[in-house]
Amino acid sequence: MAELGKATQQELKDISSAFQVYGDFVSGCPYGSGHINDTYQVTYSVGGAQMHYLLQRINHHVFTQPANVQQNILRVTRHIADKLRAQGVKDISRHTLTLILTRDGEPVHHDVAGNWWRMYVFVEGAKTYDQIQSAHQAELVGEAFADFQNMVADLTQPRLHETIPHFHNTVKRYEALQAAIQKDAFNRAKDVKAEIAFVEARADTFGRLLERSAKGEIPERVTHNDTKLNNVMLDDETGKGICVIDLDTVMPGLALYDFGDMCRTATANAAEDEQDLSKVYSRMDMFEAIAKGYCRGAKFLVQAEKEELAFSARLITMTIGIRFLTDYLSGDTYFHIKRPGHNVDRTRTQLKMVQSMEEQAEQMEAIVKAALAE
Ligand code: ADP
Ligand code: GN1
Ligand code: MG
Repeated sequence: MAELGKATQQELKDISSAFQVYGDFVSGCPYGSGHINDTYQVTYSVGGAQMHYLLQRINHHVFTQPANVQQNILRVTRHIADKLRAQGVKDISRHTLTLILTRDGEPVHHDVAGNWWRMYVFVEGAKTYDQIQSAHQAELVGEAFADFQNMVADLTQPRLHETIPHFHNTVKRYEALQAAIQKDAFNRAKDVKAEIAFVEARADTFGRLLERSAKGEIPERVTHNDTKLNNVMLDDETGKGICVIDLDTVMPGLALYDFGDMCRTATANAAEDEQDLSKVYSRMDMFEAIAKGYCRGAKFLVQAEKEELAFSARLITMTIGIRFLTDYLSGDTYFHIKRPGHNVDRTRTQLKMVQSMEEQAEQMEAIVKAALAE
C-alpha cells in the first residue's frame, strides 16, 4: 500500500480550516508515536491565546471505511461524555476524546486528494508514555482501561461497526503469516527462520479463546482492542489515566484481548523495538499492578474470563508478534517503520516477551488469583 506522505504547513492550514475552529492558524507539527495514523498538533491563535488541536489523517489503507470508524467514535465519545456529565465530572473534554466537527457538521473531512481527516480537542496537561515508569502507573493504566470497558458496556445495540474484521483472531493472523511465508515476496523468510519456528511451535494454542468464545463461555463485549500503554493519557499532576484515546478499533470483542494488550506493553521492561533482547522481559511487579488495577474495575468478568487472564497476555503478545512478522515478510506495508528491519526488531521483542511470560506462567496465575480475590 502506498505510504501517505507528511503534510505541509499549507496543507495543515487548509485542512484544519475545514473544521469548526476559529482564529488564525499558527503552525502544525507531527505528533506522537502511533504506528497507524498520521497525527499532528496544530496551533491556532484564538483571541490572542494559543490553542492546540489534534489533527489526524486516518490511515485509509488500514481502515478502509473511515466513515464507519468516525460513526463509531462519535457514538462512543458522546456516550461517555453523557455518562461523565451525569456523574458531575468536571473538564469532560479531558476525560474523553471530543471530536470537532467539520463546518458541514460531519465527523470527518474527505479532502480533494482522497484523504480522510478528523480533529479532536487537544487534551492538555496529560501525556502518553511508550514505556511504563512505575508499578503505580501500571495500576492506574489497568484501572483506566477497566473504567473504559465499563463505560461502553451498554453500547451493544445497534452493534458498533467492525472497523477491522477478525482483528484479534490469532488463527486467522497465523494463516496470513503462513501465506506470507509461502509467498516470500521479498526473499526475507531466510532472515527470520528462528522466529517462524518459535511461532509454529505454539500454533496449537492460538484457537483457545476463540473456541471458548464460540462455546459461549467467554462473552462478546464492547472493547477497545488497542489498549497499548500509549493509548491512555496520564494526567501530569495526579498521574491518573484520565483519557483513553485511539478509538478506531472500539467494537465488539473480548475483554481478555484488552487485558492482554495492556500487559504486552505495560509489563515490558524495554521498548517495543528494543534491539538488545537481554533487556526485554515481562516484569511481574508491573503485571501484579495492572492485574490489581484492572480486576478492581472489571467486576463484570465471568469465570472463563478470569481463568484466561494470564494466558491472554501471552496470546495477544504472540498475535502482535505474528502481525509484525507478517508485515516484514510482506514488505512493511501496514505498520509505520522508521528503519529497515524495524518490524523484525518488533517481532523479536514480542516473541521474547512471550517466552518471558511462559517462563513466569505459574507466577502470573498466582498474581491473577490474588488480584481477583481482592
Ligand atoms: P495511532 O492510531 O497512530 O496510534 P493515536 O490516536 O494513538 O494514533 O495518536 C497518536 C498519539 O497522539 C497518542 O499516542 C497521543 O500521544 C497523541 N494524542 C492523540 N489524541 C490526542 C488528544 N486528543 N490530545 C492530545 N494528544 C493526543
Ligand atoms: C498499532 O495505532 P497504534 O500504534 O496504537 C495497531 C495495534 C498494534 C500496535 C502495536 C489499528 O497500534 O493493533 O497492537 O500498533 N493498531 C492497528 O504496537 O492495527
Ligand atoms: Mg495509538
